[in-house]
Amino acid sequence: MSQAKVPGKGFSTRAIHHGYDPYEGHGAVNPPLYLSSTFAFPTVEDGSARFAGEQAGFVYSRVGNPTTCLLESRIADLEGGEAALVTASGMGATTSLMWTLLSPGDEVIADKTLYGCTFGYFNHGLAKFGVKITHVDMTQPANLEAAIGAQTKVVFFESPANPNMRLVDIAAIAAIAHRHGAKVVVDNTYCTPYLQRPLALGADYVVHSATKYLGGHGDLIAGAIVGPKESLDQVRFYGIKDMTGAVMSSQDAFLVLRGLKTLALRMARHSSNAQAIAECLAGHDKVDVCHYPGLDTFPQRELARRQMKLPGGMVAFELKGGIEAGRRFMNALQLITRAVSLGDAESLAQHPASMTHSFYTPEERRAHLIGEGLVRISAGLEDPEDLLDDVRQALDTA
Ligand code: 4LM
Repeated sequence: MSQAKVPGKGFSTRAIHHGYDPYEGHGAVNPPLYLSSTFAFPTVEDGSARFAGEQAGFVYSRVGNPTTCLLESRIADLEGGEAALVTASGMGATTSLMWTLLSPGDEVIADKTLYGCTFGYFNHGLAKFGVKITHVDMTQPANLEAAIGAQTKVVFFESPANPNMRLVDIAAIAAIAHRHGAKVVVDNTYCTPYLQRPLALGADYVVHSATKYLGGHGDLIAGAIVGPKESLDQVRFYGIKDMTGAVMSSQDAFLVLRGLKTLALRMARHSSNAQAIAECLAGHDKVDVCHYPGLDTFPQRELARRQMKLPGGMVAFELKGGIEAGRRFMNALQLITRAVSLGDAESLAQHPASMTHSFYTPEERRAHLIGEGLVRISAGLEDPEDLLDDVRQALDTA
């Protein structure tokens, strides 16, 4: 059997084997890394035919490379999409897709809470070019129904939202958007396809920061888009080739392919570590509120169970002492590292209001439900007892 043909197999089997058959190359068990910017044409006619899209084959690594191409087919398979496109960063994924889907006069309706740079791109980037940006609280799908109109081309959200962990009911939002002819884009960075598959719930596109769990080791910046092939061809030949140039390097693709092989194992451990941290925080008398979809006190617990395989690796909380206590807590951490980003083997802690969400003004943070005192932890892969010891001693100091 060709090992590239693994349809219908389990998630990890496909994450390890999909799209690559060692017997078709030199027998190399690990997929090769193609370090080449350009590709030779057998004849001038072949080269011209490839440029015209009449002949299959690689041309130039800004539009395709065998290593990035394998990663694309693997991510598409894991998300259950027709095609994927990998990009230089998560921001490169969102910007390349939006520059392709939107024109001046169109409207994007986005959830209230977005990662800070996505919020910045929408409100300071796209808005400058005549795209209308409207934010609604999508935890209540009726709010989308009330706001959506003929101008609305894209509905965009994260679930869970970075950093406050609000969930959006993907199927409910997709049903409303499609009734009005809008496309649904879900940023699935926090979950990965192991925990949540938005396309199966009705979304049209998924975007990722592959910098996070897909890569999984904090050693690269990368992104991905998954969706219909015809549309992603437009993103490749317009959004990326001409507009952003946000192409992923083959070296980074090689590392993300390596990361994917352990994705399921890592997500289970991130999730169980986050659950332990969230329970420790939620039961502590210095903690005002802890936002984690695996807690019984989480207001959207039922939706989390329905939509996510596991509650994931991200925890957000506020201390009763507010931001000053939060700062004391973060500065007291000894094992958990003070840094932005998420999804690394190392547990990370950061302060959204002054770091990842500092693009919002204080007034915008209030309107977009991002607490000034919120602390965010990305639970890594360390031993849970060691993480809990660190959290407890930092809480004592706070
Ligand atoms: C962070 N996040 O939160 P690149 N979508 C989501 C994200 O969290 C991020 C991006 C896109 C953080 C970075 C410092 C939900 C990033 C953007 O950083 O462009 O790969 O992804 O800590």
